[in-house]
Amino acid sequence: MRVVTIIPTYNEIESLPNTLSRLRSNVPDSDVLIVDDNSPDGTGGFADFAAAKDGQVHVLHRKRKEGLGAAYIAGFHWGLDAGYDILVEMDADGSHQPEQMHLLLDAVAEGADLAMGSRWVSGGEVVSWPLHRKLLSRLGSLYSRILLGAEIRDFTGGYRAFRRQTLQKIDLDSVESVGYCFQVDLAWKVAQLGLRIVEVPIVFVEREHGDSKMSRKIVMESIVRVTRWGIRTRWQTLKHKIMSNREQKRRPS
Ligand SMILES: Nc1nc2c(ncn2[C@@H]2O[C@H](COP(=O)(O)OP(=O)(O)OP(=O)(O)O)[C@@H](O)[C@H]2O)c(=O)[nH]1
Ligand SMILES: [Mg+2]
Repeated sequence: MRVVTIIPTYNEIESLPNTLSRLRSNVPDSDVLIVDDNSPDGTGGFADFAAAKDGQVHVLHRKRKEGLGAAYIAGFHWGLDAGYDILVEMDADGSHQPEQMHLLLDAVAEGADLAMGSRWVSGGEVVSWPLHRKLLSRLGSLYSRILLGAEIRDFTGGYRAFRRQTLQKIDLDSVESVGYCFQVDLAWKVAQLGLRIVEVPIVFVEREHGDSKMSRKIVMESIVRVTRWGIRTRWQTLKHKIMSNREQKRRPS
């Protein structure tokens, strides 16, 4: 199985070197793709330097900051075109520990179509997050679970391993979400296809360096999109029921 770990970066010069070296020593078989959105702090330059030294590290430079979602979509296309069997999502900021990646890869080897690192299943944990961040994450997942009707405990988590066939079944270019709503969007698309999703407990560590890209705009995007998807799905189910009731009544008994 050929594995590639995709790391989107924007201004991660303080975190990326350590994350990359931990990744390369803990999961030496995985190739790495860094997708940088022209970070002003020189992250892209560091990525090029790392790639020149290590043939398993690759870099995709994008012209401007277009959000996590667009960076991952570009990375997925690159990984699928290059023929990888498993495509892993991982943050550059140290929140996702490379030492735990084997949990995701094992779950895929045991049959998962999508393995998700989860903070909110038994054994999962968050280190150094203030209460409001924990609440936001838990409530966001609860809201998504109720509205979308998929049994996923950590909808917004971004430490995941996809089987290539899973991504091939999704129309990647139809994914419009920009911020961390992208993670909800993708997980829900996989759930709608009836594929096997397995959540494995992870210990998520708050970033030590650099700034979070989380913003009010990103939170609002999630609320608006999840609400819209939930209402649309319920309306479609209701419409379907009404139509089939009418159909039954019309049939001669
Ligand atoms: N290429 C690219 N990467 C991005 C962009 N926005 C965020 N990232 C990267 O995506 C990963 C997750 O971003 P974070 O800022 O940690 O956002 P978050 O994990 O949702 O928020 P925190 O939990 O507060 O850190 C990091 O590796 C970022 O550098 C973007 O617009 N383009
Ligand atoms: Mg982060």
